[in-house]
Amino acid sequence: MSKKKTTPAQPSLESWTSNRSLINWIRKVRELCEPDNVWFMDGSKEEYECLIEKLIKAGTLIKLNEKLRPGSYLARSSPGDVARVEDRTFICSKNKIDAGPTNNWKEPEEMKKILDSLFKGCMRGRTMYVIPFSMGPIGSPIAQIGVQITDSPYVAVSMRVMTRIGKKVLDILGDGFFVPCLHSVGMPLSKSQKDIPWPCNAENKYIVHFPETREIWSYGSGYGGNALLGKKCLSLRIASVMGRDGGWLAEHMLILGITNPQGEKKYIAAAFPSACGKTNLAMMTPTIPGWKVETVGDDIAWMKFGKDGRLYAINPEAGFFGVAPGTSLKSNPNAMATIRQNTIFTNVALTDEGDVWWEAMTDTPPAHLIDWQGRNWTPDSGERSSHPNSRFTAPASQCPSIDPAWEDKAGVPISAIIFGGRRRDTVPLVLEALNWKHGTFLGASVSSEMTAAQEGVVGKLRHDPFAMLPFAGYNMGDYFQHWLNIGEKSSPSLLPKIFFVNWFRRGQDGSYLWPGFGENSRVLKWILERVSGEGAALKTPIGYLPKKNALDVEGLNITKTALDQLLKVDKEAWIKDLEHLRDYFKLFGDRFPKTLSEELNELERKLKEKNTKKDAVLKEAP
Ligand code: SAT
Ligand code: MN
Repeated sequence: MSKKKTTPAQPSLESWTSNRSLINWIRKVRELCEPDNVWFMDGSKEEYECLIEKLIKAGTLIKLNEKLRPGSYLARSSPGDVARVEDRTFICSKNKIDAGPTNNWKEPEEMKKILDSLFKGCMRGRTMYVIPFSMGPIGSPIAQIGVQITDSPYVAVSMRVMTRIGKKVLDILGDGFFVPCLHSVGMPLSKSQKDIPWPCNAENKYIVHFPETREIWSYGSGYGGNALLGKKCLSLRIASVMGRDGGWLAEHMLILGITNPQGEKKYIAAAFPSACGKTNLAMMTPTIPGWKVETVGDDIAWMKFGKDGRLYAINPEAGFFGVAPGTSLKSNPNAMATIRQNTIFTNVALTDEGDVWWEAMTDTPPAHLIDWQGRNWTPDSGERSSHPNSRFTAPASQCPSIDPAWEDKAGVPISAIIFGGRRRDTVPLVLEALNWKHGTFLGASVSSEMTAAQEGVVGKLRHDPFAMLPFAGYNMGDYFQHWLNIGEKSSPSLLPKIFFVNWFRRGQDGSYLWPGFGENSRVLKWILERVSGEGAALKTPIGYLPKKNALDVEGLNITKTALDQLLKVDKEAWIKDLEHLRDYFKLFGDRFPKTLSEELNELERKLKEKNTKKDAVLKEAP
């Protein structure tokens, strides 16, 4: 190991920043949380290495084999701290109705009292890290600045990978506004206690957002989405409220650039619920010759109108926090290359050579592993070696498919927006919305079969409008209205076209009808052709569908029957779906936009029309 790195000397608060509200907030937090030390993070490599060394000493990180996985580490969390905790996540708006029926709510003052007593002395025996961070390229007009205070060095190093941190952010901040993000693992240390590898509070977690004052308080968890507060907390829950107030969008979307053989490039944003392959799509290797996909982001998109009336998107993050299991050279070679080095793995298995492994990483599992809970594992253990929600944390810059414009301050112009879910029936492979309103309706109608990544019954349908159900920081009825309002802000020819996809439709025997992965480029090709006004389509009650032969299936081993099924408009199934949807939308009461009720009624009327042909195809699209 390299020579011992000592904790860098810390500046005084006033010499570190002149931002008055930042100074006042840090003083207040220090008084409340009573940390032993304060560490102002500068974002340097030296600082990162110093923290890593501290984490290794505490037993939080295990250094992986330098030859096999340079600069990389493994963390094992407490088994009670492995995922986001939706039932402990709160939106504390002044009025309950403004949090809406899909969020937990508590009156802000009441919540502040609870938090004040929890945070009182919570950092005793620990160091408090102060991390200025930028969500989005530093200085971008679409970016936002936050400052996270945390007592977790694991969170501190992860923030350096996932966001842009340190001095350069403070310089841009000046006297300006920042989102204060306070985090504690909720486990103070007494003088006699030794460091605990993964401190957390398994019984008492609070992930709390105050949308009106733009504040975040998180207690008791060290896990990604609960603790890296720039991610879901700021970039989705708080930013969705900022976007509502400021006329822009904060969405749970990947962003990719796609180039055709003629060299024409367009950008697409796409929203899918968890475990529907967002990272895979963002990093896809197209199977059709001459096409190229490049990655701007895999999880979150912020979109603002440019002067030209088009929507421009940035990825607010600087790293990938991806699900490890299922990631392989076959499913996502770009992700595998991204995590070759400088990666922090959490809750995956450790090989005898000091490398990592997880389910489906290779066809044949190693003969022996240490599993995510530190126990011996062999292929016939009968248990998983890595947690189903185990993760990699890696810099986006290491991704071979990273888009040259991924750090462009102006963002990239979005030509198409895709919604999708995991549906074994009803929803065809691809369809295009008739217009923005109809597209908003489709976004609101997203539902997806649950996977092992969520609590609940695997395979059961769960409504997840816009894939934002756990992430909208305000009443989702108002959120739908905000989408409708955005559609009024520009002309239809400048707005992105909206599409709906379903890679997961199954045949009668239960097998997938569509091969997915790189073959999805065939669907993206049709989408791009529609955007440039070339793709052939049929107008159906549910939207535009690819006309026969319009989908490029050259060289693809797919039967005509499978293709017919994939592009079938199953009227009966849609009518049933609409009944459920109507019921679900009642949840939002009078906050549910009338326009969307009208869309639903109109669609139902068209589907029930007697004289439509059996397959519901009406006429050729423009
Ligand atoms: O919420 S996390 O960011 O930790 C992971 C996810 O669910 O997307
Ligand atoms: Mn996500």
